[in-house]
Amino acid sequence: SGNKSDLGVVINEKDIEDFASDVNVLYFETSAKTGKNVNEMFRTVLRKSIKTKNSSKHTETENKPPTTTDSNGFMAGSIHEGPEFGIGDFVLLHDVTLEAFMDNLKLRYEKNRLYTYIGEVVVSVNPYKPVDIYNKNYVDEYKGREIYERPPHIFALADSAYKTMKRKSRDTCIVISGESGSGKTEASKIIMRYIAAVTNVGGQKEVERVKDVLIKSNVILEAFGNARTNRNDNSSRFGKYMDINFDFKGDPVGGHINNYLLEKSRVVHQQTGERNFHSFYQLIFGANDQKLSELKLTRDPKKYFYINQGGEPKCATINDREDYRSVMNAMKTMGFGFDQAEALWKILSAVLNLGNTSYEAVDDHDMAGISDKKLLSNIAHLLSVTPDELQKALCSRVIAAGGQVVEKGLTVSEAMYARDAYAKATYDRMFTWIVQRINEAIDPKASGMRLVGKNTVIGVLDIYGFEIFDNNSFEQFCINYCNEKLQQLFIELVLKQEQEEYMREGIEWIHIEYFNNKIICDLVEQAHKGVLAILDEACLSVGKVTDEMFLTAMSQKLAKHEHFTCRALQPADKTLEHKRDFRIKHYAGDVVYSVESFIDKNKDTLFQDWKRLLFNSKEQVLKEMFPEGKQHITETTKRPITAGTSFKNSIIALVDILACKEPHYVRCVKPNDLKSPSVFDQQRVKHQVLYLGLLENVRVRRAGFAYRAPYSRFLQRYKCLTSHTWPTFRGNEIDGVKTIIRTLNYENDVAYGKSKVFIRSPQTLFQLEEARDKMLPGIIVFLQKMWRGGL
Ligand code: AOV
Ligand code: MG
Repeated sequence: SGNKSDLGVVINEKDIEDFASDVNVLYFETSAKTGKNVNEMFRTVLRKSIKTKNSSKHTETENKPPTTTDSNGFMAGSIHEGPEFGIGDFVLLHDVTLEAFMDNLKLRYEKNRLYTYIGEVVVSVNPYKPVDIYNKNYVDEYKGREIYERPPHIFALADSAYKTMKRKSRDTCIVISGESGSGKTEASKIIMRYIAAVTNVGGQKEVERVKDVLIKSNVILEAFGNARTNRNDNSSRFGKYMDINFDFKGDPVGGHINNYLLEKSRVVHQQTGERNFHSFYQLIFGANDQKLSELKLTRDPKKYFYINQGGEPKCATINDREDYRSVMNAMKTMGFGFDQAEALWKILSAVLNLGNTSYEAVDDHDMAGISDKKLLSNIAHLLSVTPDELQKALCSRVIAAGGQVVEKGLTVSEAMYARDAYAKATYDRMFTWIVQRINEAIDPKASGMRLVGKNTVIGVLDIYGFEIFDNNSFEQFCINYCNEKLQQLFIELVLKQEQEEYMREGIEWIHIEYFNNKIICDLVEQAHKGVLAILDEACLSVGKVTDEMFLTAMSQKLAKHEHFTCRALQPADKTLEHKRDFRIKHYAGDVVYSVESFIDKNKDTLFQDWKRLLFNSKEQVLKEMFPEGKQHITETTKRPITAGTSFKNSIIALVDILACKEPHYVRCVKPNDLKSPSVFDQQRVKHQVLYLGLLENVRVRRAGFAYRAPYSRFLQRYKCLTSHTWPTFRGNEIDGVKTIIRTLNYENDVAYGKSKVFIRSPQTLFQLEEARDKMLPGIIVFLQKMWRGGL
């Protein structure tokens, strides 16, 4: 439906709508300041718009966003795509019931509409298949738009975060939550790519480098920090919060990554069906023959105890060979030296070989020794230490007692235990070392760009999702606690804030009941009587304290807590193993944890011997990984903070970081447990909708009013609906909005807040949108008149 303008430029309705929107935005942003003649500005913008429209060429083969008008007259250009695609914002549902919510979510999922809003929150359902909605055409559609102007998309949220940051000079953050496998990591990458695509229009070389580095950092982090679990083939086994720094023009100039507790127990043990971290398989399948033999490896993963416990070394959805090359490539981009990359692969090989060492009693006291001297010397070679030193570190401990230094042999079982602890610590420190190198590469101060004016950030949080396995241990406990904290933040920021907005705007509101999970956060983190405090107490007390004693302590101190139970408290509950299990009723479901090795994992002791060994290695990377190794044996070290408490502190700090930024939320939903692209498992989805509090979110958001908009935005969008307000309205924004509402007879459906107008029923909004769509041809005529008016 193209219209030929007088100048011979084909203008179609969509273009006109774009122009009109640009004009309006510009009008409101600048006319107040400049006092310029509005008509003149119209012309300038129209001329600019046509130029850019004509110069940006799209490839025709790429999928384009829907642009057709459906039978009901709803333009695809707004959140309304027509009834066959369901409703784009749950707030506009006719009835807010679980059934209506589920029906709408399912309908949209089946039509490949992955995203739906609840106000400004994006609900996303994992499609488990590639959907072509992230190409350049889509980027162009969403770039610089207001969130309601286009069908729901994660790009709109990314753009909104970006715009807020730029316009208000405010730090923003995007918090992505949802259970394991729901699509958080993919969402975070989509957001990063969007931000990369819409910035640096000037094409500065250094900014391009920064963007490249930011995006490629993911490749390395996923290689070393992700693994196949029974929930997700590419499961994040660490938490990641990444700040992207922007200069005053809104171009990325660097970033910073905070990483949270890597699940290092995976290095030495995997459940059936799971794998170790991807990096091991990338090395084994990706390195060439010569490299493998240099690294003392064979291509047979079944030979290595540390990677053969899960059963299946290959994963159908992952190409380890190709990923190895991508990682090498990314390391190069990141500025890792050749020697550094080599060192990392050597360390990986050392860990794999370490897993194959076995110990035997060399004397009557069961003191451990290693008989496979070849293996020992291979590992020593990979770690750049001597076989003697290595043997000593693996089979004995040096202790300082009363000023005396004594060497004490380890028993076979102690040596086996130490070996695993060394492997875990080495991998864990290597991961941290990698994050530090990446941070150096993306440090805005190092980017060589002068930071002029205010520097703002967008933070993106992608953490391990809530998970329940057949066996749940300390790691799951930490991961699930972290998810509780994020849910708590969501409640604080979204649910509370919504209700506070009504108060602030002076609008009457209905109080909505929602489950506040603070009680579960307290159960875990409270001083003295929380699970972590009880665990620390067990770890710090003198004498041998067992996991079972820790369980008993919990059963005494937490006996009355409604979210905690164990067999001692509920003798009839056969799902809980006596003296081993406890259950926490999490916001997202009940999880049974086994206390086995909680104390060990929380203490997380690493003998000095290993630190000293590797600090004295000829390999610089290892030296940097173990700086405390330079300490002399007689120097006393403070008892290190426990793993649980250190994790708790880091998560509390994270929440503080997020809370002081303007938050944006993506709530990810997993459609089924089969990783299938076509199954919408009602029960599973319903469960998530409930525990994520999505329904409460809708209710609170609506609390009587389906829609609200700042006066300026409302006027800008609907001014064309009355002759009093179109093309220009000379009074203030509130009067403009009131004029529209009065003229269209919606007064009974509207409340006027201090800065926003609130609309009660979704129907009114639909009618406004419909009327606006009908006006578009008129706008074309108007704009063409302007055009003739002498551009
Ligand atoms: P997660 O980050 O939420 O889990 P992922 O982002 O790793 O989940 O998603 C799991 C898998 O789902 C991906 O590997 C893709 O195959 C698929 N997927 C997710 N989002 C999309 C999308 N938008 N389009 C196509 N496929 C998608 V965990 O890290 O386990 O909590 O700890
Ligand atoms: Mg993930």
